[in-house]
Amino acid sequence: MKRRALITGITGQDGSYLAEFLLAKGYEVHGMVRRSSEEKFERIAHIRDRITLHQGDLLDQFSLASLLRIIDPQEVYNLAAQSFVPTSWNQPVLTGEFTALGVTKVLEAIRHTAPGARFYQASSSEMFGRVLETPQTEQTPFYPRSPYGVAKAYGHFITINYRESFGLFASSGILFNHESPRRGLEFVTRKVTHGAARIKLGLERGPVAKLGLGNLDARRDWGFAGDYVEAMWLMLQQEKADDYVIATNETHTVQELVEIAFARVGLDWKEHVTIDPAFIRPAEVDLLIGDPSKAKKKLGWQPKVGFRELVHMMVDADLERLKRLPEASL
Ligand code: NDP
Ligand code: GDR
Repeated sequence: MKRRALITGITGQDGSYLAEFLLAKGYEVHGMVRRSSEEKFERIAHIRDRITLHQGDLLDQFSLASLLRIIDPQEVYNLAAQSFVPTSWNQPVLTGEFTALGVTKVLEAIRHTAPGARFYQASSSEMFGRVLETPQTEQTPFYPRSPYGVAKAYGHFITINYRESFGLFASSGILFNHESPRRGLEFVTRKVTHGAARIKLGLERGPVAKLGLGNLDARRDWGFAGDYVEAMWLMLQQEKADDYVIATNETHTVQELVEIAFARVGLDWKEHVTIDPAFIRPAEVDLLIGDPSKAKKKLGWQPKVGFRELVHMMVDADLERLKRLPEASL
């Protein structure tokens, strides 16, 4: 019998890589998708005929319970969330509902409908927020700096609470930033790699094409999404549920990212990048660097793709994609 997995957020960056990974492991893969006026399943288009999609929503308790009854999965990966930090200041209540309470809704559905299913929660390094300790480990205290970070801290602790209160196999991965050519265009890595590629190809208007960014001094621990989904799966294969930091243990500034991306296309970033106050956040997370020693020791996990290689991969993919697009859509 094939093992069955349910992924919430399957249309997102991580959901698409995880679905591919589980298919390669021989799983029957089910994904929950929201109804929208237009289906936007680009990230999973290439595996669309090998997965089963079901309509549902994190906020709709009954849809979650009914999905679990129909699918009866051995593993549930909760990746769905309002995941963009700046939006969380504009829509703090919605962010709290999706990103925090949504976790409880999935856990409740599991508790009542499929208590034997193993649960993965997509926790985040945004929970660390203000720098209290570096590198950050599973023991570092949280001091979230955005409504998103606060919501993720709730999701993290409710996962631990359901493990301790009801004996659910519920694990939480504290994942540091991870990127890929499938990253949303609003996140800084993709914004930069896509922007550099557009400028290189002459697709930006004006005498000197510009890319407006916010804080260039922020430091992040950036890894490759394809590596990180393996860690999610490994967490659910352990004897006991637990929490793990998943990171590269390297940190880089946004400016370093910009330098590498523009150099890849043979441009001087200083001629193109401007600071736009619209992208400065009300409260910033200045420095993230994770210590993944526990994951290395217990899961046997370590990242394969380094920072420079990741930025090059994303720039190259954006160049290729833009060259293939019909002129009207540029
Ligand atoms: P994306 O923003 O790419 O994907 C988010 C997914 O959530 C989409 O599939 C989206 O569906 C879905 N979704 C949002 N709201 C709902 C809802 N109410 N009901 C059902 N589905 C919903 O995020 P990533 O793939 O980058 O991240 C996956 C998870 O990991 C998120 O929870 C994120 O917060 C967390 N995380 C991400 C990190 C990263 O660096 N990428 C690091 C740490 C944690 P739709 O397509 O319909 O919008
Ligand atoms: P982050 O990712 O907030 O860390 O959350 P993002 O790429 O949005 O920002 C990273 C850093 O870059 C700075 N920055 C800019 N960011 C954006 N988006 N746009 C800009 O123009 C810009 N200029 C500078 C930001 O200030 C910030 O310091 C991501 C998400 O995937 C979360 O869901 C996840 O939980 C965390 O990573 C870990």
